[in-house]
Amino acid sequence: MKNIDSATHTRGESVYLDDIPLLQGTLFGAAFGSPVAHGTIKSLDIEAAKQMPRVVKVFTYRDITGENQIGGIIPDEVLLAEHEVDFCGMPVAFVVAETEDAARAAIKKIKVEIDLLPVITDPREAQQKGELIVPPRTFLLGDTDSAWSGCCYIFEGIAETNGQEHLYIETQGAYAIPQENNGIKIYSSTQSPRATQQASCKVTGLAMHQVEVDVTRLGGGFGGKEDQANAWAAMCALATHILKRPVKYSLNRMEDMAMTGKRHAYSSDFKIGLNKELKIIAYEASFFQNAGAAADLSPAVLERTLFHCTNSYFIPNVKARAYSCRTHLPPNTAFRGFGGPQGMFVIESAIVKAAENIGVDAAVIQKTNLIISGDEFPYGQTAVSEANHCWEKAMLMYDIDSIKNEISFFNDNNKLFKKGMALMPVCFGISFTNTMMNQGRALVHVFTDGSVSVATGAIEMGQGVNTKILQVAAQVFSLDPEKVKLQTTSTHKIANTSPSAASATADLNGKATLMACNAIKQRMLAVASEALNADVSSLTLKDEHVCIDGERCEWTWQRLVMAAFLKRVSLSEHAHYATPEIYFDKLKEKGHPFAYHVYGTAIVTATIDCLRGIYEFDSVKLVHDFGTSMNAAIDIGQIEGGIVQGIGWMTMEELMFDKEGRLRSNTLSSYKVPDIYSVPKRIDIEALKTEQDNLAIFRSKAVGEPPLMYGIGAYFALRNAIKAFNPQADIAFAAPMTPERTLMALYGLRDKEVWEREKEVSHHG
Ligand code: LUZ
Ligand code: MOS
Repeated sequence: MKNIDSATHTRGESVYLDDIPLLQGTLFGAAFGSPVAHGTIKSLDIEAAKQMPRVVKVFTYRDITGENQIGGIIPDEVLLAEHEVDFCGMPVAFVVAETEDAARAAIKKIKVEIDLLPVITDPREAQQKGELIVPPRTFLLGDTDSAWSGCCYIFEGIAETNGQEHLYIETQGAYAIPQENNGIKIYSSTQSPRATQQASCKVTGLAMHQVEVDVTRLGGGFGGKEDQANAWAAMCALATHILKRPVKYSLNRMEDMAMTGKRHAYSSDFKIGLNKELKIIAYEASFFQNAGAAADLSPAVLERTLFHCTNSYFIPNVKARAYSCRTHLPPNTAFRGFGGPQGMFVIESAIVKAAENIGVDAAVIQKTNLIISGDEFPYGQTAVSEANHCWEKAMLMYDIDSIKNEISFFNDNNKLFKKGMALMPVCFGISFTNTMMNQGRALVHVFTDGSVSVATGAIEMGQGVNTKILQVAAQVFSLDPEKVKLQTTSTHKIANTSPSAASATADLNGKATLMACNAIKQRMLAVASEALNADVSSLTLKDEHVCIDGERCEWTWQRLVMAAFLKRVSLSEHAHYATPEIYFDKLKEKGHPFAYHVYGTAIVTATIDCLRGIYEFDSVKLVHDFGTSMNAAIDIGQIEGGIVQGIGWMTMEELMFDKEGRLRSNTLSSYKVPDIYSVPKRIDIEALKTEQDNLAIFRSKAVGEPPLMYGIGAYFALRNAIKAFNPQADIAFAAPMTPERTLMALYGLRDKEVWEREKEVSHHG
């Protein structure tokens, strides 16, 4: 089954927000963002902007008809600044004009006087000053305090990962259109139509039944539009509500990069203890999350860091503490992996630190500690593990010894080029960690011509979810896929949706679709059973025909549909799916939060040019736990994309905020993302096929986020290549390992800042 969007994508016909034909009278908005990161607003002068040609209105917080509040988890985020600004780019005013150019020209005429306040950009500094978004969380297993005495080796250190720009190809945006009786229809590039609807309602004061959010597809989301699509929609909705005219705001790239939050940077402390046999006996970690200026989704991201702090390993004694630290950066948000990758980088760093000091291969420690079925995760869930299967299959499939031999042969014979390899096992829990969010709905109509319409809460953002859902309906009805159409995602078709996120979209909405199709099918077969005088249990659908005991009869799908319709049997169904079995007790920090886990192991190899510090990734070879994939092409695409995005985060994408909280890497010329030259020369993907029952749709395990974490292996592969050149190199556990950092490490230099910090920590013991 091909991706149903491939033809229109290729021809450039697929419809994104900016492709929606404009209604006559449409106005264009643009937001004026704070020029500084922290301060109190002394005066805001919008007069000159108002006088600019074609400007219709300049909105400030005073114009808000409802509440000036868009916070999702915690109501701590205003739509438009009132008396204080908390990050550079924070929206202060919204200009609406007859053209986009006029709106942006007017923005330049806005004058704001701000009394500067101290700016915090460092999460540890924020934590020390008590600037926390929520109280810290601690996950405990066993008792680390008493476990240290049983350890033969103990190591401590610091690990840091930078943030990451989502860089969805389609920037944020919304288009609001007035409807009769004060209603508003909003087209939005959002992963969460419900959240966008709710924020727009809060700001305008309208009820949710008055505001429809409708989404055809997104040109990428990656988490960046789980929560942060809401502001632009709410601005457009507010302007539409007041002006009664259509209002559109499609951010340009620099606005998007400057105003929106990103993946959270983390700075973390770790302490790891192993016994003589290299079993990890105890692990402690403290995570300092750079949340930015408002909560956004940070508390949920923080939680997933804790859930994944031991990655694929079983460790009997764990104490993990996480702080969500308020800084004066744009509020950071969901990003593929959602805090999980940040947690995994720290345990992998701890293992590597131990391995380097003991003098063994990190892989030996990794392998020795892989979680097995029946082991308990620090949050209480019992593992059904594929970690060893993936690992062993990868070692066998890709002949790890020959890879190692090739690398040492190469390194022995090259002075200025060195190769390095790292293994990266991954274990990722599938479900929203917030149990409540694990629900999905579908509305299926069978039309009298035999065609089928499916609407769900799923957002198509390039991940192929619509294709998978279409496959579900086509399979239940045994129809040619051409007969099934996925409709746009609208809050008036499917209400109260969860965001398309957490890798769970195909599962939640696919299961609801399965339920709805099955209900219609059962009703239709009951009609056939009566007319054909055959027991309903003997009836099935196959290739658009009714079969009796497996034998095709003369009833076609078309005839079945008409028979049901003539009998006044409903050909429509709305179904609701809620993941069973999951729960989590936040007081005890224990439960069974995930429907299942996805496992995998990747072998990442890199070659460094030791004169220049530049590098290439020779290959990523992996075994991935698909369950039973329902669409191999789509799933492989997700894995390839995830790997490259993960490698980008770990090696080249370098977010730079200066001490004043200003984003310096605010363009694509100053923020380097992977391109076709930087992807691995080879990506080999081997499926671990498991027949075991699980809660995935058609047992096809979620594939959106887990592969990003294979990219973590890229940092460690580079590290090993550097060590091959300079065994004494003292390399910080700090990503991204950019060419600059690589070059410094090759010649024994390191980032001063990380260096100073580590000294300080070891000093404190
Ligand atoms: N979003 C969310 C997510 O709201 N909750 C989650 O647990 C999650 N996990 C991964 C990605 N997005
Ligand atoms: Mo996400 S990080 O699954 O929106």
